Amino acid sequence: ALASQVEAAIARAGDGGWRAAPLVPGAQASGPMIAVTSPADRRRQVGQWQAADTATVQRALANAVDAQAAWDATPAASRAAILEHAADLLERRMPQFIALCTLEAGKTIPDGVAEVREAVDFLRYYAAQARREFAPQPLPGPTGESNALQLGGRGVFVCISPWNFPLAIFAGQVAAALAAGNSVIAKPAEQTNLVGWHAVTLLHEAGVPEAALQFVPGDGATVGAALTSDPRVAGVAFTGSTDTARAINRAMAARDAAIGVLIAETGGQNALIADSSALPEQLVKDALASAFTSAGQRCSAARVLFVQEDIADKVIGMLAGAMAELQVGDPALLSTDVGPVIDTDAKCLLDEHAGRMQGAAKLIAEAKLGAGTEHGTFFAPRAWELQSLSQLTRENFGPALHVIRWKASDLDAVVDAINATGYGLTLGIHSRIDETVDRIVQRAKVGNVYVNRNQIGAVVGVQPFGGQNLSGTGPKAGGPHYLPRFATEKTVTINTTAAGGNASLLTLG
Ligand code: UN1
Repeated sequence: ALASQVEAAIARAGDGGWRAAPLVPGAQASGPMIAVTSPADRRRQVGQWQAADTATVQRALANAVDAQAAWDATPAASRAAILEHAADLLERRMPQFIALCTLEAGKTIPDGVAEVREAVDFLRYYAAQARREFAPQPLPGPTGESNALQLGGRGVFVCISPWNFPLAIFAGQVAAALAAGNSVIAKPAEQTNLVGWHAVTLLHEAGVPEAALQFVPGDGATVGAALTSDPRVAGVAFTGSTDTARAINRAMAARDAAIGVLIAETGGQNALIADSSALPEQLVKDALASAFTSAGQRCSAARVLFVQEDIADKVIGMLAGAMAELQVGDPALLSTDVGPVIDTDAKCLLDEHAGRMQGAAKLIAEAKLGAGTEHGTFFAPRAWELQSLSQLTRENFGPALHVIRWKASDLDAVVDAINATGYGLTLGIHSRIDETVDRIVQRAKVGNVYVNRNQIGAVVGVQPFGGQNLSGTGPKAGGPHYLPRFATEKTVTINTTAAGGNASLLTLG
């Protein structure tokens, strides 16, 4: 039933009528409309969006400052109820959001379902946590005094969300910032403004005041930079590339303002280590899911499979066989495993990578592009065998897997090489030997380790997600420490006696 509702929603969208424009009270719309085309078929217009101009950005900042005190003063339980209402609305509109994710971001339908579920989970998770933790917490103390810790919003938060999880990560950032009592300016990735606009509109409908959550679409170099360099901004939540996170960090540091908070989730060069005790069928299935789900466009995706030499030929043979079966094509078809990559730039980078690999590495397998892919930005999933990890100089964000053989005596060296990339997001391990698993877990500098399963699809509250070093600042999304990072702490101490002075000093004598 869901599939037919999604199909109907996709068909209804056939007129290309979706729109996104700044949602900034009091701002005058100006500027050209920019066409949104479908990654699966660039001839198909999905809708149009309009970027925020300078005056709109300034107006959004002023509105956000004005709106914050009232939103922060709204009881945490009321803010939580609004976010929970948004989660309910989102669940009810799942088909529409899946259709949007498919048309604008090229997501397959199963990916779209997971996307909406994750967004709903984030909304409910941070709402529940705010209810528990944002009521004043009494602290123990001496007689004659009452002490309490009170959490509240930091001020204006800018949320810059990525195109690869245009709804889920967007909802996670915005829900945490709002639950904590911040006003929010949302600037989604330019590729997925339609999803962003619909999500913001839904949150308004659920009861978030329009000035407490504004939508300011635009590019990073102008709109993003204007927001992150503004001294009125207390914090930025960002998911995207490590380079952009560095630029945001510099912009924030250069401000003549209070030191801001940057919560960044960035890239990875994620490995999967398999030893000779791994079950080959399970390994290949999990490697395939980890590398090619979402067309490899997850920061959690496996990029490098380290396979112990005694099972390498068998595993490579099975991998090639399985890759030949991948259905690459229209993401709106339920039979599709791998959809398009997000845009022409992404495809060019992957084509460039394939060019570099030619001669430098051995092509093990290449999936076939399906019918009707010629008008979309598709990249045929590929796997290459490398001699060493140093042949990869950057994160290749797409369906590209690399295989490296290793010898039993090299286990620590393999983990050290992975650590030496500087990234530390996900790590997969396939082994039936507890000592080997423990040894790798202990040595690896990563955020999420998955043993004998695939290494994507972290579930909110179950697998708090986020990396180390070049992969992000932490704290982990969907974990207990994320929401408090959006908050300030205020200690309130009240003298409950008629005497002057300080109860602590009196107690101490
Ligand atoms: C990302 O790709 O930016 O574990 C994050 C996962 C997702 C998060 C990926 N929940 O694959």
